[in-house]
Amino acid sequence: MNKILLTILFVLIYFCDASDVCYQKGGNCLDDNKRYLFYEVNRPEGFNLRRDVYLRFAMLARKMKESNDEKLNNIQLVLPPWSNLVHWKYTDKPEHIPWGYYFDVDSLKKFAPVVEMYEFFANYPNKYSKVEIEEVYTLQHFEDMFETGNFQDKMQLDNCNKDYHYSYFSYKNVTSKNTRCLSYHGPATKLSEIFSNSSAKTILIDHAEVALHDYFGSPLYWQARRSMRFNKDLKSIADEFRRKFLHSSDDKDGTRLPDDWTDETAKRSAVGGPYVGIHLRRKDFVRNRAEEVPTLMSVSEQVKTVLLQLNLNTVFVATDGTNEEYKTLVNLLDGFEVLRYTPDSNTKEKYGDGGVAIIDQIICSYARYFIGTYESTFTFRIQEEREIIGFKTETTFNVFCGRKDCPKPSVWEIVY
Ligand SMILES: Nc1nc2c(ncn2[C@@H]2O[C@H](COP(=O)(O)OP(=O)(O)O)[C@@H](O)[C@H]2O)c(=O)[nH]1
Ligand SMILES: [Mg+2]
Repeated sequence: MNKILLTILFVLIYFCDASDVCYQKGGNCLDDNKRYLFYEVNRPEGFNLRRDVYLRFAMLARKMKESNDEKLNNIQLVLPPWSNLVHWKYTDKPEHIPWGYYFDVDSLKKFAPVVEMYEFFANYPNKYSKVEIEEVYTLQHFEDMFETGNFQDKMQLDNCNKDYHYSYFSYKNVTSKNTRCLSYHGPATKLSEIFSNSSAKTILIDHAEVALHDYFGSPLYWQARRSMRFNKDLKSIADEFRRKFLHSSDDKDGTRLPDDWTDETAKRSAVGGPYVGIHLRRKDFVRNRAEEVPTLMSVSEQVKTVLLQLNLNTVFVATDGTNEEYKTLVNLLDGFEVLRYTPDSNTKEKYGDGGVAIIDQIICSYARYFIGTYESTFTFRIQEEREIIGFKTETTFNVFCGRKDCPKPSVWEIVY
């Protein structure tokens, strides 16, 4: 025991010494060859839009890595922790949730050079010191773009349209003395120009959602999307629920994917478990999109129609609605089996609201038929997952009719 303590002490002293030396040199103590790209998203944005912003930056990071420019091909994309998401409660959870809780980071790394924030901190000499990001660019839209009708890709350092706040990833010790606003129109890949023209080792792009996709819907886009495999533990929790309550398993349902996403190939043969999966977005959607959001009565009618058509008896409900709304729906669907996923205390404690949301998404992704909520990014991510699993599009691109009419969802088919 004493021996272990002594070893720990020795290691601590050794590392403290090393970092002191590093500071005395007065330099940035990061590995000399690496540069880091950080990004932050508009604070109120939810989990599923953030996932899409990640894809844009993963493509930027990949493009830079493949570049011949040696200023670009050693750039690491730092995964912003899931901090302070407005929809999530953080009571039992760390405030800065790493990506590994939700995604399989090894899979992400097969597409783009990414590192977790804690891996970046570990490279810093003393993790309790301040991290000063050398250059911060806050993206903003060109104010006059619609007036001038000029939609060409462009960027330009500008006055800030708004007052922006400078606390990054809700870490008190991550700051910058060098923040500028950049009016921006174009794809995220255009941001490589910033790295070419700068020699900073750490650059943060704030309001990253302003930068767009350039390869949206292309094979490269879908590679990035396929690399976003979920944390394996969350997938197996969802699988257990499917097995126990929905008579559903990958081998039976024709939904098994290769262990490695790079081995996936095109197919449309997935059958899915014997249930209809629905995503019923409520909360702010009920207030802000009253015409597009159906009444629960209408939901139950639409679900019944599909169940009867498919000769199924079971519906799995993913929703952010209240218990009361759920109970109402269960009553309206009297005679059918209605289920939802409720986490046990371990799962809830370990993975929080984000984990539960992902488990809901997985279960909907493996249903024989899916109905989502119009223009919810939560629904979009389920639709993409089903494209990857290999369902026929007509089982996937369905959304509930609203109070007024039945909107047609955009169909984004997978390409390889
Ligand atoms: N568990 C669970 N959470 C949901 C569901 N629908 C919405 N949420 C929560 O509400 C948030 C919705 O925000 P977001 O991901 O931005 O999707 P969007 O607002 O529907 O486009 C999610 O991140 C979840 O935390 C659901 O069906 N199940
Ligand atoms: Mg949202």
